[in-house]
Amino acid sequence: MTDRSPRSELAAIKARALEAARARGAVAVRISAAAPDAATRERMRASFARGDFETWGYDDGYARVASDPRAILDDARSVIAIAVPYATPPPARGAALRGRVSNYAWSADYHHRLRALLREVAAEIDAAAGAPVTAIACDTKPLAERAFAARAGLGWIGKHTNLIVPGAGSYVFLGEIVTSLALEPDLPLRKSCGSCSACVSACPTGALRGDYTIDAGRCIADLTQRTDPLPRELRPYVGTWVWGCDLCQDACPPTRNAGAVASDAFAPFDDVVATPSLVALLALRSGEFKRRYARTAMGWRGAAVLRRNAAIALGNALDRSTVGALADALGSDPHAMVRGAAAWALGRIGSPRARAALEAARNGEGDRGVLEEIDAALEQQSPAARSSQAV
Ligand code: B12
Repeated sequence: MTDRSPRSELAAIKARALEAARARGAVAVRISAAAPDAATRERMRASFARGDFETWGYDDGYARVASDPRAILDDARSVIAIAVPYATPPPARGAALRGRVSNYAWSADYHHRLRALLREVAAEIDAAAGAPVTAIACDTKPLAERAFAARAGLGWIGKHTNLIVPGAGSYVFLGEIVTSLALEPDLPLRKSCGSCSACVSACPTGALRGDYTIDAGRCIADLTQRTDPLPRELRPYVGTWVWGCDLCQDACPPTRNAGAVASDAFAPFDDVVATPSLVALLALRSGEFKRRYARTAMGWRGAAVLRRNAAIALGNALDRSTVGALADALGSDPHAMVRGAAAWALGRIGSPRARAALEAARNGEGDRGVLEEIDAALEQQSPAARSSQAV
């Protein structure tokens, strides 16, 4: 089959693709032309020039490639955009001092599920076309997935910058099949968030500007994935999130009211992953990491990042019973980034025992960055001390 195949054959393939995707759990499937998207390229370029994605190293070159599906498939003519819902009820949080994990990450890694779905649907299209005419993308390929989904009318981009599917909300993963077939494109929706800015108010770091752009370096989801020490001024706002963040989507009315229910594939992997004990996470070592986390979407940055996030969360939980665990991490964690975060957390707690642990670690510490963290922690007045002075 070629691009000049009869319209009826292409229409039959489109119908088959839509049906195959829906049968495999997609709540919405729509098609956009694969022509380069100049408006998206310009939006991305402006955003990168403003420094919104500094930590990602995105540049003009990325904007050009991500707005042109021919980077995925040379002779791309259409993009089939697919949305799969993942909202599942939050697991019971159990005792205090549990970390928060974003809904998207508490199940088995969504990339596998989505790519399996995309591969199966693509195989059906190839079979109907009688030749390989597809390539798939989900998350990791250079494609502005939300832009092409919006162009296909799969939903609209909200002020939290996520794609909102009517009736299903924004708790949907996106995946695309790029094909050389010229399938009939669907139209974009004429929708926006109007005057609603609930997500903007819900974001504690001010990452969302309210004009449908984000300063990704301030997004808690981004901060929890960073492999370098988090900016000190943003640490208090991370709260007890240890991976990702759902605050903007939880505040979003069309997402809150959505009826879409995820399949069991997105149920919490287990309670330890979904609501981890912060003290246990702080001591996470590679065996336990491989067994539990490597199979989730929170596994790709490794165990040290999760330990660092646990330390930051403990610095925000401000519970004196955790000083011993933080002191152990400060004294013996092999990663300077984790030791530094533990020092910050001890400084926040600020109890005499916490200060003693900081003093003791100062003598044995050889890393300059950690020493700076210890000094800053010793200098800072703990939030607890500050509030007792206020009364
Ligand atoms: C880098 C990245 C991140 C970064 C940056 C987030 C961001 N907003 O770009 C971080 C780590 C912060 C992140 C977080 C999350 N991510 Co993420 N991420 C990506 C990734 C890999 C690239 C995104 C990118 O290129 N950003 C650069 C910006 C400039 O481009 P863009 O946002 O894609 O698109 C913009 C333009 O297209 C433009 N635009 C185009 N047309 C139009 C039309 C109109 C009218 C308007 C106003 C704008 C507009 O506006 C868009 C929004 O700014 C994509 C996968 C992919 N390849 O697309 C997943 C992806 C966007 N992430 C996803 C998810 C699930 C998340 C989280 C919800 C996970 C979590 N809970 O922690 C959060 C959401 C945080 C948020 N509010 O954005 C999903 C989004 C699904 C959805 N429903 O939209 C994606 C698509 C992965 C997937 N395949 O499902 N992510």
